[in-house]
Amino acid sequence: ENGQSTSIQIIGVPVDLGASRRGTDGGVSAVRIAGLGEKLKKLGYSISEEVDVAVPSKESRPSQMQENMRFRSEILQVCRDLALVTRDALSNGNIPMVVGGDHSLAIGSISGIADYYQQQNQELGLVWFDAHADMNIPGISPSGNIHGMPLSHLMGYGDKDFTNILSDNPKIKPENVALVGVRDIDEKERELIRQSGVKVYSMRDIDEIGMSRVADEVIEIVTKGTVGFHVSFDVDGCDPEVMPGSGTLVPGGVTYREAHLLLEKCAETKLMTSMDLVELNPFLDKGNISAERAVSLVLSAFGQSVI
Ligand code: Z70
Ligand code: MN
Ligand code: MN
Ligand code: MN
Repeated sequence: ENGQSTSIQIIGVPVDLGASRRGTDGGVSAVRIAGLGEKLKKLGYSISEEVDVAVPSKESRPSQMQENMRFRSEILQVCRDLALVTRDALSNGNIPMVVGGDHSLAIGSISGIADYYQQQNQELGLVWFDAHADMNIPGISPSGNIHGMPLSHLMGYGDKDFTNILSDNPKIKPENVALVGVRDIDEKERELIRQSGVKVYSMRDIDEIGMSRVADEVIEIVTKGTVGFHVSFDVDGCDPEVMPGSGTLVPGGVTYREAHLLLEKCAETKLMTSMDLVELNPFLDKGNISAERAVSLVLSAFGQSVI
């Protein structure tokens, strides 16, 4: 039991340093304009004062690669700051709702949340919704983009400064993780996924057994032996026709209805501790449709139902 709160803290992290393409920093604003806070209030939650984590602009920094991690020191600082904010949110009785920003921020958000529970000797489960596995490490990453590396670092692989945020131990156990929607993996990344033993539900699995059963299995994995689970939601897990406003469009993705179903089932457990919403790029969007759909999906995760 994580004592699910009825108070949410929206945490903005306008970072695009982890991705090649500019513009995910604007995702924070797009989601606010789509009305996330007001809509969560209508659902019955109280919204505590929103906070943003400061992120330097690309223009203010030399674009240097350190150890095959582009903007390594900047993103490390953002993640360290964010981890303190998400941990404090939980300490103050708030559910952290982290809005990005590119997916590199998940190293920070989830480190803070997992550390909060590890201090009470409890483990955090993790649903990773994504077209990608985000399990590269600097030694194998083809791009050097840190948004392709967060999940591996959360499980203790890779750069020690990133694996050891707030505490010198892995934040998430592979057995407590389930990936959903995956359809784009790099060659060496695949080897690390296999080695780690983490469970991957690819698009093939969704096609074969349906999202309903996938969701049931995912929930079984992330709740067994855990205090509850975090949902890290990369909008590119959805099909590009659903979410045109994202930097890396990978065809053949999760439908709007399937994504809603997964999150509705997550909500039903009443064991979701927290959530990230990442990789929205309003500069590539049609109007603000992707952010509006993403907000609707977040509402499902927080318990909105049709009837
Ligand atoms: C590739 C890499 C990626 C988006 C994550 C892609 C990573 N595996 N792209 N999220 N949008 O560069 O590591
Ligand atoms: Mn991702
Ligand atoms: Mn992705
Ligand atoms: Mn488990």
